[in-house]
Amino acid sequence: MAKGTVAWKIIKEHLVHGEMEPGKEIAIRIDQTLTQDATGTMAYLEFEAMGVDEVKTPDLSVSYIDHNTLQLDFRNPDDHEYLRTVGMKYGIWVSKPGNGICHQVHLERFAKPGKTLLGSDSHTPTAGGAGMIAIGAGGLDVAAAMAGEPFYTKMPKIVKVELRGKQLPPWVSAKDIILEMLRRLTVKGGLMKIFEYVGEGIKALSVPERATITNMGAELGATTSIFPSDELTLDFFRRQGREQDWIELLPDPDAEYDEEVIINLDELEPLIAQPHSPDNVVPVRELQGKRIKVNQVVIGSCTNSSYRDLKTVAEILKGKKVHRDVSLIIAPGSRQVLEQIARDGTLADLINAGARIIETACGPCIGMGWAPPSKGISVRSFNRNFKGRSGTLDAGVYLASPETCAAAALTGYITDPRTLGEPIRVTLPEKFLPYNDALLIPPLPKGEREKVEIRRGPNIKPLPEFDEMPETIKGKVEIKVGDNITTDHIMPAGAKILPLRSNIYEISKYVYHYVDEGFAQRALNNKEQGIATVIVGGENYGQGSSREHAALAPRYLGVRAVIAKSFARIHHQNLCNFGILPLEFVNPADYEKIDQNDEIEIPNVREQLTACVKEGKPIKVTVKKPSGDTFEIETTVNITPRQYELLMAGGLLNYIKNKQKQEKTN
Ligand code: MIC
Ligand code: SF4
Repeated sequence: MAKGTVAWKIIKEHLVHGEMEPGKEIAIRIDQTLTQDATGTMAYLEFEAMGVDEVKTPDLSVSYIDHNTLQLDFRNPDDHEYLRTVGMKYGIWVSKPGNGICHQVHLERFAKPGKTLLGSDSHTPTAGGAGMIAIGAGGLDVAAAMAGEPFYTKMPKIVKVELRGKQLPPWVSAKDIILEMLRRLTVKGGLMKIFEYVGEGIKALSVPERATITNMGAELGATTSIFPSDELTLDFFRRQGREQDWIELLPDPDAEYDEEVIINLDELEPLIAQPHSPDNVVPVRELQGKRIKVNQVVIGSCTNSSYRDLKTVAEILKGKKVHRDVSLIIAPGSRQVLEQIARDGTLADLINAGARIIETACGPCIGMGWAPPSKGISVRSFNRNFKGRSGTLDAGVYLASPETCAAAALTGYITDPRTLGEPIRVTLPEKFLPYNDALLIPPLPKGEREKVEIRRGPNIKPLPEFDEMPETIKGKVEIKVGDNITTDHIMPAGAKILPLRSNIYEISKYVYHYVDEGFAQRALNNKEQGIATVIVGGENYGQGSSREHAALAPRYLGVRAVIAKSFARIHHQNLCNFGILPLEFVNPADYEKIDQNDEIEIPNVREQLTACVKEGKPIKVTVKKPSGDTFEIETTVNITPRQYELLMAGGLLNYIKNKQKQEKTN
């Protein structure tokens, strides 16, 4: 057991239920929550459905508007209005569009060492760079935390990541550390783990650099990542004018860890993730000889959009020009960063070199504009490069440090930044600008909240209602997919589909749209005939984003079970939250035996599920081939007692409502 570690101490202090043994269910008190607009509209509709009169988080809750900021018609701005007014009604901070990307702003403005944060975005662990336990979850879990419920999860293993060495080599930066982690451990290497970074090497990293690492720990599938809160953390809080929010939080000298990873900083070199997965990592050096021509370079996103990142890029570009064939796009992470670079001349250097400066928002990272050209190559300082996510299906997206991005922008090819000459080392400004609250609405005083009228545009539709787990599931396999399927495959984002996030009826038409365009319609046809739809998946099913729409929309289409080899953490919870059975093959080789169009029957599913959870019995599934051949396979569930209750009730909202009814009758 990982006693004495930073993560252990924070969890222990917030524990309200369970034993802190890896794999066992725990519940922790949540001090802060964050939502963003793409997941937030659903989260607040769910929060409203819970019937509480104000937000109950002891520290604070923030609603950010940063994802869907392109206003092509009424839908996104209507969502912004809903979020602004619902936030003002319930005592929530509202970060208006243009104020910045949730994780960057949260780090600057609200993160506090030793506290817990739950966010409806998978990159919530960014705040771990400032010594918080910050976890990404589905909107419904965040809504429940806002209503005062603890957060339930399985106790992860705590892994020590020891950074050895005093300094990073020239032209190597924090992004290369996390790319090295991804190269070694892959996109499923962090499942049910917390990575705690320690060792001499952490002293080489400022808080924004640490946050690059904890941010992209999400790509490892980790529950979260964390750095101790030390004098460098204090230094960041001082520069932010928030030293009162700092506390020291270090691991005990005899802290025990469940596992260990060692990274020697001296041995690192600039790395790059090739299309289409963040773990497809190679040294930039290896690609240099291949003369890969670059069409677009984008710098920004919650991973690398801090002052340090943009200043570094500006220093590299200063007095030079972006290559003729490249479009360089820069999205500063927050208003504070934008104003700071505007005032000290950094912005002028970027503009002079030919950068296109865009809004401080997620933008191109989620395909909300700035798509690359057909078959284009885009080098980005982002964290995800899944196929099609950029908005161009046949584009190839590479992920790299701001330094490597700048090198590509100058030369027009994927280029090792070490070939650029003298390395750049920037220092943080002595004092960051006092936070500009022009786009941040603090919680309204109680008396004023009543006067707020919540605005709901016509695209904001109420949540569909779902029934409980039936006695028998009779269904049909409508899609079979491979390993590491992302929630971007299941429920794509992008400028066309994102505005439908508040309308489950409409967005569900796009489930698996770019994998199998006919899937949604076939599922709806099944639903009309009273047949459930079943999905078959491989390992790490549902990795990537926290979007609960990847469970909610399939559930609306009539999906009642996913049978996979294994699941990613957040999606697994989202499936339980919406009453979809996450079944795992007892014998993974059975995956080969099931195909699209097979008929599936899970008889006595309530009874079987109970016996599986209580006695470890397998759940028997009958498979009938179109030829008429019929056989049985064994499956199981890897769920906690609470997830069992959610599944039986048909989802978390039903579960909460049932609980409320029971409390009333008692
Ligand atoms: C992402 O990076 O994929 C997103 C968009 O931020 C998602 C949330 C969403 O789909 O709204 C995430 O990371 O959770
Ligand atoms: Fe926004 Fe991209 Fe970060 Fe997701 S990964 S929060 S879309 S910047």
